[in-house]
Amino acid sequence: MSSAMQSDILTVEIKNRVATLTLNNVAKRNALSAALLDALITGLNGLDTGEVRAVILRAAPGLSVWSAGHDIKELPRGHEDPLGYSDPLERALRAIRELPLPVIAMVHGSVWGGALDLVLSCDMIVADETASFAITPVNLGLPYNTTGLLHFMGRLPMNLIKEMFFTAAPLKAAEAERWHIVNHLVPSGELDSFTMALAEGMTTKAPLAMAIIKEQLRVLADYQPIAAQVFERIQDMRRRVYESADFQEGINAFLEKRAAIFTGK
Ligand code: LCV
Repeated sequence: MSSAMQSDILTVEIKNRVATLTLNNVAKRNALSAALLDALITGLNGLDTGEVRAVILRAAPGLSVWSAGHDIKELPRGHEDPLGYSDPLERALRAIRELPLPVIAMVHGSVWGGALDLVLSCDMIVADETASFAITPVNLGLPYNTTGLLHFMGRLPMNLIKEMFFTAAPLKAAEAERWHIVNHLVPSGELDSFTMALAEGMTTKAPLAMAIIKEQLRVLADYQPIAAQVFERIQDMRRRVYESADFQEGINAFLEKRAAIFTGK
C-alpha cells in the first residue's frame, strides 16, 4: 500500500505502514525555512490516522547536505528572541517529540545548527559515513535557547556539548557513533534498506503501548524544574546577546558571504 503527498519542498510517502518524509529544498540545502517547517509539521500531523506506525525523516537522495539548519535569512534581527517558543523550528521540534509514533532520522550528509536539534528530537538516528553534525550559534553570535540546550543536555555529555557549541566544528560520523549520538552507523549503500527494516520492525508492535511509552519518556526527560527568577535571569542575559552588535554582524557576514568579525559588543 503506497500513497504520496507531493509538495515541492517536502514529500510524504507511505509504504508498508511506514511514512517517509523527505526534505526536498535542494537549492537552499534544506535550510529550515518557515515554509519547509510548516510543510513538515503538516506532514507529521497528517500521519496520526492509524494507517502509519513508524516515520522516517530524510533528505532527498544524493544531497551532501542533510539540512543547513535554521534559515538564517528568516532569523529575527534583534529585539526579538531568535529561537522563541513560536518559532517554526521550535514548533517542528515539538511536533516530532509529541507525535505518538516512532520517528527515525535517516542521515546522509551534513547536519547544521537547528537541524541537529531536529535530528536529536527524533527518537532514533541512523546515519552513514557521509554524515556530520554541527551546532553553530557561535558562528552567528546567537544565544541558543534554554529548551534547546536542555535537549542537548538530555542526550550528550557536557564536555561534548561544550566542545560542539564552542567550536561549531562538525562532528564526523565515526565520532557521532562513538558518542552514541547515532543508534546505527551503516555504509551509505545500506542506509535506506537498514532504516526501512528498522522502521518496519516497529509497525507490528502495539501502537498504544508505543505511543504512551514515547510520551512518558518525553515528559520525564523534559521535566526540568527551574526557578522563575533563574529563567528570567537567563532570558535577560539572552536578550542582551541577541540585541548585540555581534548578532547583527554574524547574520550580516553570512548574508554577505564573508567571515564575521566579532567585537564582544
Ligand atoms: C539560509 C542558506 C543556509 C541557511 N539559511 O552551498 O544553530 S544556530 O543557533 O546557529 C541556528 C540559528 C541555526 O541553525 O543557524 C543556521 C546554522 N547553519 C549554518 O551555519 C550553515 C550555513 N550554510 C553553510 O555553511 C553552507 O551553505 C553549507 C556548508 C551548508 C553548504 O555549502 P554549499 O557550498 O553546498 P551554499 O553555501 O552555496 O548554499 C546554497 C544556497 O543555500 C543558502 C545559501 O545562501 C545559498 O543561497 P544562494 O544560492 O541564494 O546564495 N543557504 C545555505 N545555508 N542556513 N540560506
